[in-house]
Amino acid sequence: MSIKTLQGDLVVEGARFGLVVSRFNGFIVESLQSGAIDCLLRHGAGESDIEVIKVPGAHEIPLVARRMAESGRFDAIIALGAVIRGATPHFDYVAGECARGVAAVGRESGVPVAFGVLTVDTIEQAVERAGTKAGNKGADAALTAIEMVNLLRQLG
Ligand code: INI
Repeated sequence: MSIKTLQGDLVVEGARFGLVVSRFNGFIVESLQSGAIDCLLRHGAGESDIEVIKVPGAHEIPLVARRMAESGRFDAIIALGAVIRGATPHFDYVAGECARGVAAVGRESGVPVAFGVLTVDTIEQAVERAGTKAGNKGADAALTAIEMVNLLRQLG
């Protein structure tokens, strides 16, 4: 049996990555950013291929991701942030709108936007996903971005 299967490699060459990184919950998000950059460098990107743009919070990510996608300067965008549930419904609005906005930017611009925004109930869950026992979701998002760049190159 021979089934044609396409999938993106996890080694990248000559691609530009834009990271849109929120400052809110910065002690968590800085670890996501380090994980993402480390992953990009170890999978073939150069430092000059990476640009970081900081925004105040997750709510601001979609607007800036869209501007980055439309600039034509990036092959992929990596959105990094941490939304942690509090005592009010604020979490649902910020997390929901951020996820929906990021997905819309990718769909509408054709530039892949990897979603490395934690949406968690507790600070402990955030710490677990920012480089401790549940891995580093920033690194996972960076790997997804690399795979999507290579897959889209194959699809043409
Ligand atoms: N922004 C976050 O990135 N994470 C959060 O947990 C968060 N909470 O919980 O309030 C948060 N709020 C700020 C929001 O993203 C905007 O920056 C703010 O509302 C101004 O537009």
